[in-house]
Amino acid sequence: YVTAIDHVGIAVPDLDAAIAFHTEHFGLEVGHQEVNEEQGVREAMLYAPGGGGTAIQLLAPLREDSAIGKFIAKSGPGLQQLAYRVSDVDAAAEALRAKGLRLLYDAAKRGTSDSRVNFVHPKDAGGVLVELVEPAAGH
Ligand code: MC0
Repeated sequence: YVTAIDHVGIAVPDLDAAIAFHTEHFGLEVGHQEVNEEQGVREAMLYAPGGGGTAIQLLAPLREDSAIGKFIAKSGPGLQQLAYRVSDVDAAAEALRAKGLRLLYDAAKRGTSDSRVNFVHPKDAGGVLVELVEPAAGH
């Protein structure tokens, strides 16, 4: 099901400071920003010049009681997730459940740019929070 490495997610305490850091020091360009209230994040997708390729997703918490807020409180800022692009998030989730992995959601939820996402619990994926991303049509 995996068709690409969609993005790598980094938990950051301050989104604007993190955007400045990655654009100024590494020449990355901001391709998209949005707030996801359900997930409690303000996020930005950054790409190497020319766009396309794997994105760097900067994730700042909207509130302490959020996945990112708890991650930073417990572990500090840093790599928080690895996102695989899949052709069909429901089929991929079902196949992984059949192999005994825990998926975090019964049904896919909304992710960046209206994608449909699910996650494998990090304890079932070698300590890595693995996200499955099915991009919206046209993305
Ligand atoms: C927690 N753990 C992790 C981890 N988060 N390990 C690796 N990577 C991570 N990101 C570990 C903890 O250290 C702990 O291990 C164990 O997993 C349970 O953690 P916890 O602190 O007890 O549990 P929570 O409350 O932090 O929940 C962890 C969980 C949560 C993965 C379930 O973060 C979650 O639901 N994440 C999925 C949603 C998400 O990440 N949303 C924000 C980005 P020990 O050994 O101490 O027991 S929004 C997004 O990415 C999508 C929607 C998008 O924008 O497209």
